[in-house]
Amino acid sequence: MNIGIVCYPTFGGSGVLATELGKALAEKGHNIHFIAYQQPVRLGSFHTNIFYHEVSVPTYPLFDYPPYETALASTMVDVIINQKIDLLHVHYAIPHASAAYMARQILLKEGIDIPVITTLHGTDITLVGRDKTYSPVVTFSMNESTAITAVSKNLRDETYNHFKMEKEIEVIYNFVDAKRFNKKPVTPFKQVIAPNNEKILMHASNFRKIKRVSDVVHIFEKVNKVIPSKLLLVGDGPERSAIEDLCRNTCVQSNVRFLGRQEQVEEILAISDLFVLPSEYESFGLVALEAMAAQVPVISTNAGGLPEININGVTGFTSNIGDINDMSNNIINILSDEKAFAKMKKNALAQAMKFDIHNIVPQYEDLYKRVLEKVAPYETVK
Ligand code: GMT
Repeated sequence: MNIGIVCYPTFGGSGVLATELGKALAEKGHNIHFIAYQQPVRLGSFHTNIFYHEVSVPTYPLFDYPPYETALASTMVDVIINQKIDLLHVHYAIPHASAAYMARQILLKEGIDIPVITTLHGTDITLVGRDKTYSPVVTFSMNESTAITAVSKNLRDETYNHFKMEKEIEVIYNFVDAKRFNKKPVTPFKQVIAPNNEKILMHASNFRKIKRVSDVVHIFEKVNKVIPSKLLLVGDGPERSAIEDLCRNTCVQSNVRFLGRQEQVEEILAISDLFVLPSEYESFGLVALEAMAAQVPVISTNAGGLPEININGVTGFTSNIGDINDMSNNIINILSDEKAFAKMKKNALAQAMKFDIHNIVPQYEDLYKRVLEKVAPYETVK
C-alpha cells in the first residue's frame, strides 16, 4: 500500500508512535510518505520505502498567524495525487483531521476518494480539543474521518463522553519494539551516574504541567532519605527551569541529573531501576511502556489509560494523583525487597510483550484493508 502518515515530528508520544508505525510498515513492504513540517525525530537512517514531504508555510506580512492548516491540506493534496496514496493516516486530531477533511473534499472534485484514518492520542481530546475554541472543528472532522482509532480504552471513553460522536472508535493500543529496549547497561555510564552503586530513578517527559514533574522531585526527596539513590530527568519543556529551582531548594540537587532531550532513551533505561510517571493524565503513557520493555517497573498515577498498561502491584505501582507519600513508600518497599523487585522486572517485560510491535502493527494493517474495502480511492478517476 502507499500510505500517507501525518504527524507532529517532535519528541512527543504521538509523533514517536506515528514514526515507529511508518518504519514498521515500510519494513513490511509498504511505501510510507510522511507529511510534516520537519523530518520526524525518530525517523533515523535512509529506508528505500520511506519518503518525507515537508510542509512549508510561507510567511507574508499580513499573516500574524501563518495558516499552517491550509499549507498542510495543500501538501496532502499534492502528495496524494503525485504519489498515488491509497490512504491517509493522521495522528493527533488538531489540526490534522480537519486538514485531511479539506484535502479529501478537494480530491473528491478530482474523482479521488481518499480514505482518512484519524488516530486520537490524548491531549487532542482531553485538553486542547475539548476547549470550545477547537471543539466544533474537532468533532466535525473526527466524524468525517473514514475510521477513528484511540490509543487506549480510556481515551475512547473520554472521546465518547465529551464529544458528540457519530462513529465508532476502535482501540488500537500503542506499541513498543521490545527488542530495541532489551539492552545491557553500559557500565562506564552507570558508574558515572551512580559511582557508589546507588539506585537510579528515572523520569522522562516534555516537562509540561500535566506531567507533575515537581512530584517526581518530592518523591525522590523522600526516597533519597532512606535509600541511597540518584534521579535522572530526561526531556525538556516549559517547567524545566522551575524544576531546576526546586531541586536546588530541596537540597537534592547533587543527586539529580538533567539529561535534556535524548534520542537513545533505551541506553538510559538500561541503567535505571525504576521509572516514575506521576502525570495528572496520560491517555496511554508510551514512555512507561518503553520502560517496561527495558524491564524497568513503573511508579505512576492511576490516571487515564495508565492502569491499562501498568498493573498495580504486578508491573509497578499506581497511586492517586499527587499522592507522593504512597508513591515514595512503594519505591522504598520494592527497592528493599530484592526477590519481589526481580519478579516485578520480569512482569514488566511480560506485560510490554503484549504491546509488542509485532502484535499491534498488524491491527493497523487490518484496519487499512477494511477501510480500503469500503472506499476505493481511484475507482472514479477518469
Ligand atoms: O504526553 C504528551 O504530552 C505528548 C502527547 C503527544 O501527543 O505527543 O502524548 C500523548 O500521546 C502519546 C502517544 O499516544 C501517549 O502515550 C501519551 O499518554 C499522550 N499524552 C497525554 O495524554 C497527556
